[in-house]
Amino acid sequence: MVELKEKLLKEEYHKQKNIKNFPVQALLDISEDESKFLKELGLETIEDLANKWNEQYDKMVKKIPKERVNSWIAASRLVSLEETEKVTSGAKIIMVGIDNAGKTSLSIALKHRGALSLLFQKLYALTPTRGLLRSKIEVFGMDIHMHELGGQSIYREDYLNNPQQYFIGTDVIIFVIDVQAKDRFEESFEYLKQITNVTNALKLKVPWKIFFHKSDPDYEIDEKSTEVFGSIIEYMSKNCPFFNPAKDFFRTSVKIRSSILGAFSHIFRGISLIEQGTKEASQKVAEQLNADFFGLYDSRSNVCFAQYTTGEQYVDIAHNAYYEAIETIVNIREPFLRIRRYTLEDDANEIFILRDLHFSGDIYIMAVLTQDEEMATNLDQDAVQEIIENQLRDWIEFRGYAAFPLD
Ligand SMILES: Nc1nc2c(ncn2[C@@H]2O[C@H](COP(=O)(O)OP(=O)(O)OP(=O)(O)O)[C@@H](O)[C@H]2O)c(=O)[nH]1
Ligand SMILES: [Mg+2]
Repeated sequence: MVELKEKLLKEEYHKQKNIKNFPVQALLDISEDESKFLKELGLETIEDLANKWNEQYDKMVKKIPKERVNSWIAASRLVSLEETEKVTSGAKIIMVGIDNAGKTSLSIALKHRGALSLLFQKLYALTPTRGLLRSKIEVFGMDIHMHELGGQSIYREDYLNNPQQYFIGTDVIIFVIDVQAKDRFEESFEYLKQITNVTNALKLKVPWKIFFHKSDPDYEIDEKSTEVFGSIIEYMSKNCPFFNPAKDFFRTSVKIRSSILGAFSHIFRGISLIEQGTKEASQKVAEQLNADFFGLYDSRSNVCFAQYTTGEQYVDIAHNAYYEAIETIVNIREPFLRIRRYTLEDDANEIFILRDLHFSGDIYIMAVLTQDEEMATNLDQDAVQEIIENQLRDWIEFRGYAAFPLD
């Protein structure tokens, strides 16, 4: 097993001890200019970066892409932790929106593994959530606590009057809007404003995501609705510093399962802090397998934790194929292999492969899309396991990565 140090530090530092006192430049991808800049901010050593980054975060991300900054923070925290011990930590995600928006449906649809018709049966029988509903999912060793705030007006008052009780320590807030409920847009927008006001008053620097939910394939969104959605995005970008109007909204529908899996996976990868590392490792796997898409899914939550693709169009295809294939697996604990062929709009023939993977007692699921017929037919299962182990084992086994504590 390659040591974490070797993955995160420049070579000349591998053999040395006392990582915490190394200059930040010891981290693999920090240039001289960047380390000078960090020094000006008082972040001189890896320990500084690991412990004091939040004091200077705003300044850092003004000059340097957030993804880079996040990966430095993650790396510095990982190597500092390695000296002590691995700790499991968690993240908290809040889902909020008015009643009937589809919050409970979203979390059920994400985890559902049976036929679509069975999912609809479950959703049909849903009743309004009474107040706060907690659930926990574990994604590669990270506990993700989902807090769903039942949206009926009798409950909303309490969230707004006692926001500290609900919103402190949140890593992401997802606001869900039913795009089909035109007569409730105003109420929904008003509620969003009230919540952003209270979280801003609490000085929470929490990232926001907006789900334009019930964007069913057969539902046409009219011009007026589009305008309302535009003004919501504009409001968010003006009032919430951690909302990116280009990236932080999603169109979701329980009828398009890839939309929900894609949105949640994106969010989970974003708060895991090791996104960059797993992405690079996934890229190496994809290259070795000659794949257009490689994804590693958590067998309990379905969340796609590590992902690499040569083109964005493959992501939805892979996520949908994942659900279609996983539906046919009766016992997830027994070894399985599913191979399916898809012809895309551009007539390309993609072979989809789904199989189980085992790491330290846990079951994960890998999905690959490839046009390489030979690779797919001669797939050597042990070799695949080995490639993935070599590239991803450290990331998967490291159970101490933390969620992004923006406060
Ligand atoms: N057409 C369509 N209906 C959906 C979709 N998602 C959920 N629904 C329906 O919307 C209704 C409300 O869903 P819930 O998930 O209970 O809504 P909620 O936001 O949890 O509501 P509260 O718990 O009261 O806050 C259910 O009847 C679902 O079947 C979707 O993507 N498309
Ligand atoms: Mg609910």
